[in-house]
Amino acid sequence: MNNSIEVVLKDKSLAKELSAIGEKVNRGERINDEEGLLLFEKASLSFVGSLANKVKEKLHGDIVYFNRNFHIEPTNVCVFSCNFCSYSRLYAHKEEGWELSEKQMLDIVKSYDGKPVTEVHIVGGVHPKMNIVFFAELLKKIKAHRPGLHIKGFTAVELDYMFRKAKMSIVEGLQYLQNAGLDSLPGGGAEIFHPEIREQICADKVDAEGWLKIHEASHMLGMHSNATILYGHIEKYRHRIDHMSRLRNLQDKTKGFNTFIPLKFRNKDNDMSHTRESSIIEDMKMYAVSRIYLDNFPHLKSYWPMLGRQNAQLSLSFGVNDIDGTIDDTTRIYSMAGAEEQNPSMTTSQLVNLIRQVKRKPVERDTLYNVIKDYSDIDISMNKELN
Ligand code: V47
Ligand code: SF4
Repeated sequence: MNNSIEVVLKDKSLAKELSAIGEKVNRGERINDEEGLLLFEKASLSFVGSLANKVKEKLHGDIVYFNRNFHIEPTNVCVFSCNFCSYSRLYAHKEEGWELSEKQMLDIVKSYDGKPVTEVHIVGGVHPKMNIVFFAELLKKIKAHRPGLHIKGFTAVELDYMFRKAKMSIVEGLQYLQNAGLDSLPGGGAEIFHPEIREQICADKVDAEGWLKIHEASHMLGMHSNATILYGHIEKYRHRIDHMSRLRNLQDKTKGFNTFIPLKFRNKDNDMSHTRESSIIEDMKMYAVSRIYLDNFPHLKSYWPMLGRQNAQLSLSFGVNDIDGTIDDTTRIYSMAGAEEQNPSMTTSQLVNLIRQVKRKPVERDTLYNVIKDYSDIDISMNKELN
């Protein structure tokens, strides 16, 4: 067959396959792994973008959620050595790191007295001396001081280490922390589940099965959690699909995940600095395909401190319906890896404006997506609470 005819026929059959996927998604049907892969490999950005936007509009209309939160990072000392991490310092070099005492962490919580934050996100390195009893005491004291503050804390990596050290089962450990005040789990530590990649980027921490077991157990105990993917480094599209497939299967079983958060790999000052970062087109594709593929995840978040404000705005046309929160310059994980935002902090009115500029409706939520306030029709210049 003549080459140009072959190309035309190939193009036609691809167009047919893509339009069949589009129809399936528009009917509200689930796509399979091969279809997900085809979207990553062959579909144009405009195709996946408009499909993902339709899915998002069906679920949430024009609403974009944000919350008022702050982070506590207890330490950056870590027993693990993930190659992509710019943040951790080995215990042997802990003079370059930080370790906060219980009092210092409570002082951070107290510095928000009188401010309308609803969530504290606690995440950090895995310090060999900060054990489950230390963290349970911290949780109890935070709750005693501010009972209404939702505590979203500890990645499955931190939890796995804490439970093993304390010789507790996953359920015992989670119940112990839940009784002390832990409300939900953040999505970190997932990276890429597939062993072909996990062994190259974070060989020594909890594996996929361990990560998923901890999240499953938390859901069984009535907690909600998030899930992340660290993309745009050495993984292939099939590893991204494998990752999302494992999450989709667990979500079918438990319905405990709230939000999927794609995290773009940043390459400053880490052992993968030679690896190029993904383009903005690739970033938007990641959001769009995940919105289409993860049909049982209610929310898709772009994390603005890492992506930057304008790209976070752009992501709202590619399936994203949440841009996290005010954060208040309380995290170092991304700035140390070279993220756009070196001092991530936005006031509520800045977040509201950011969402309005792209003609979406800003709605403040709590961690579990209960609506706190709809800002669509509020004149923010007149509102004094919006700092
Ligand atoms: O698991 C570390 C990532 C994660 C780099 O649940 C990096 O609401 C990019 O999970 N380039 C921790 N990413 C942060 C996290 C998170 C963040 C925001 C919201 C939520 C949530 C969870 O940070 C790690 C890892 O995947 N990370 N180093 C890097 N160089
Ligand atoms: Fe430690 Fe987390 Fe950094 Fe890995 S990503 S080295 S577990 S702080």
